[in-house]
Amino acid sequence: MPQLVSMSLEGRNAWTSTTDRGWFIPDIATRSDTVLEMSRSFMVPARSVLKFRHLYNTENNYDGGVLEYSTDGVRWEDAGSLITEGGYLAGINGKSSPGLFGRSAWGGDSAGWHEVNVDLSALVGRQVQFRWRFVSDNDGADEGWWIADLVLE
Ligand SMILES: [Ca+2]
Ligand SMILES: [Ca+2]
Repeated sequence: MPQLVSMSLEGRNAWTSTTDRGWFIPDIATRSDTVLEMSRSFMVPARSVLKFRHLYNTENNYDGGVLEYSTDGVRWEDAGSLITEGGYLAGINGKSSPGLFGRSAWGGDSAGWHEVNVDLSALVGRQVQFRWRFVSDNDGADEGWWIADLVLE
């Protein structure tokens, strides 16, 4: 699996790697749009499922995250339709939330760790990159989003 790199699309926030709980981004009280992105693409093998666990506690409706993928490194699509377990339960509806306004997302309080399964059968044989994208608006902070145990099975 490719390495993950934090990149800012807007504002000043960042994903950091922790030793015990994986990757973390805080839910800050200013506008931000930040991705944790695979540094290169990988070829999707047959019958593969991308799995990870996550925990989030964000300002519901305003701050939250999605999973996106790209087959050309330029155009990014929402991976929500590929998720077979642990899909989006909330939305980003704050007009000042950058980037993801009007989209379904993970947001609010996940109440602990949950597994997410992403069925890659529609992408077999393609070169694909994934990124975890988190946005916050300009008011109301919360804990943030933790991502751990990323594997391809
Ligand atoms: Ca919350
Ligand atoms: Ca907020």
